[in-house]
Amino acid sequence: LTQNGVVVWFTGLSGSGKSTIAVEVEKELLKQGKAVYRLDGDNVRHGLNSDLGFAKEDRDENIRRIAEVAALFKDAGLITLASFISPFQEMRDFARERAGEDSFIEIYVKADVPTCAERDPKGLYQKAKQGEIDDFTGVSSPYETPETSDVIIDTDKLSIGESVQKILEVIANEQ
Ligand code: GGZ
Repeated sequence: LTQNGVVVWFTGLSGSGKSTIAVEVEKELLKQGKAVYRLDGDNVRHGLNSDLGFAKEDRDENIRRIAEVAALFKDAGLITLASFISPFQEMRDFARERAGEDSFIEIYVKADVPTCAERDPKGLYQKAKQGEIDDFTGVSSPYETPETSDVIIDTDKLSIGESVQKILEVIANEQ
């Protein structure tokens, strides 16, 4: 491989757009011929982490395992995109530490709770407000605002395309 591995870690609320952006970033990197792999709830929470729920200790274990897997993929030379709410600063810091400071890019996909609840693409905020989902991030479980992000994507101001370009530039500078 003629590329260095890197972990690109997306954090943000449910409905912030982090997975949508990560999917588009992945497509562009594949077009460039890069070796890339994307981790997200669909391929991790249904498999490796199917024993975990959304209480704090389960979320911490979810992120711990993902951080370890992402670091291994990075060691294999992959551009590894990880898209998880990852609401706790401590576990985001853990993911950075496992990847190594020079091989980790944290992207904060910034959209506040009212904005995400307004978008509510899967109706989850409504369900959470009605008490049908426990420990829902932003409603009945905390989201700690990132303090050490390398990139902040303000979803009120940037289109998906602009967000993707900004992230691709940061990844290219890291290669
Ligand atoms: C938050 C939940 C919850 C609760 C189910 N709280 O928007 P989605 O649906 O597709 O993505 C969300 C996903 C969050 O899983 P993560 O592994 O990213 O969370 S964490 O990093 O905090 O461990 C949401 C769905 O799972 N979902 N219940 N209670 N999101």
